Amino acid sequence: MAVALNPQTEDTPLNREPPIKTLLSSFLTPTPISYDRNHGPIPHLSATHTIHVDGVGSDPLPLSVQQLQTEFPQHAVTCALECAGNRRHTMRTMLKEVQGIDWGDAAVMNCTWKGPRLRDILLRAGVDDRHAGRGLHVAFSSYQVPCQEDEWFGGSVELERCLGEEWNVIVALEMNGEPLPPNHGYPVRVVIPGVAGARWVKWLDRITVQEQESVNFYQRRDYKVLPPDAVDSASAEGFWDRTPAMCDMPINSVVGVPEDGERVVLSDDGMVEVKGYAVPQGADGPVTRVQVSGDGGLTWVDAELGGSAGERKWCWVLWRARVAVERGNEREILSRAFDAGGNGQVEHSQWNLRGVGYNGFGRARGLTVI
Ligand SMILES: Nc1nc2c(c(=O)[nH]1)N[C@H]1C(S)=C(S)[C@@H](COP(=O)(O)O)O[C@H]1N2
Ligand SMILES: [Mo]
Repeated sequence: MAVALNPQTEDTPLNREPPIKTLLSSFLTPTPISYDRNHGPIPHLSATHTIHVDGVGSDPLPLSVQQLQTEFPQHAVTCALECAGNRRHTMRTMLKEVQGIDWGDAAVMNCTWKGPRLRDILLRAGVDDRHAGRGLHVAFSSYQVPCQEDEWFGGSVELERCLGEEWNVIVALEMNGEPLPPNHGYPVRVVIPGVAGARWVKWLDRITVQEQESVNFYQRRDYKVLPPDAVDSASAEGFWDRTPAMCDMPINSVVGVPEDGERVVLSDDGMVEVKGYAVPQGADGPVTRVQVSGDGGLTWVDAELGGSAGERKWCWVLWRARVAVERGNEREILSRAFDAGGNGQVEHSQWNLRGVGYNGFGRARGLTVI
């Protein structure tokens, strides 16, 4: 598939998303079209790699990839992985300019991951449910390559999320039934369903139970929904420490068929075929309903959801609908999703300097309808 490959250096890491229509063509995203997001070059590690578990309540525990594979039950989870900056293009063009990669709607994938549960690894290291409720965090670190804004890459989530089996957090060795490819973290990465991609640390070196969040730049000084008063890097300074790090991704949906700027021919009964995806908010999946509007949000029709949503708490849904649109230029088609937790999309989400977490209505803009 034709996607631009950036030369990979520390200054120009590999960052790319597939064409939206390609992405929408399969429920399980094939590895070759899955988006890439990197803050540094891609390291090429060997199968003899070892991770280290340490920190509060934990005996220092080295675990080779071989051990991760053979000494723990292997657990598969199918879930959406989404960059916090997905849809930044819509925020910056409809609300106000932001800082960050100009992602369209395709910095997301829906894949099957497999490996030991993080819970089982923590238990082996001596960390158990007695450590819950103390405000502890689990930090994930990769020291393999320097990143653009820090010497290494890391992120963290609360310990409770890692201990509870129902959260399905795994230390993944496989993606879509194959060993992880180098660009997606070979040989081992963290998978945290429902949580922003930034915490899914690739090329994992270390798991640390600690009193505070990861001290890494990407946990503390990036991936936060800054308040609107932070309008540039200077004014953001005072807000980083006071703004929570992103964790759960918000409910979202996008329209991918038709695409922005497309010429659309109406059917005999004046309708347009519409397709897109929707993701639930954090752990509030599955998506239960998607609606589409061809008249700027005055009226909405229910979309048909693909698959059996009930079994797919952590997945996206692919949906399709037929909607009436009037002939003319600059037409728009909107979408909005709802999930089992009662969350629903509204027209726009809050503007923020880094353009993260945009989840306003899905939108195909600038359509010529004939
Ligand atoms: N070590 C490391 N892990 C990382 C990153 C990184 O730059 N380095 N990028 C993060 C971000 S911001 C996202 S959105 C996801 C992207 O995962 P992918 O490249 O497999 O799509 O990886 C996360 N894990
Ligand atoms: Mo990201």
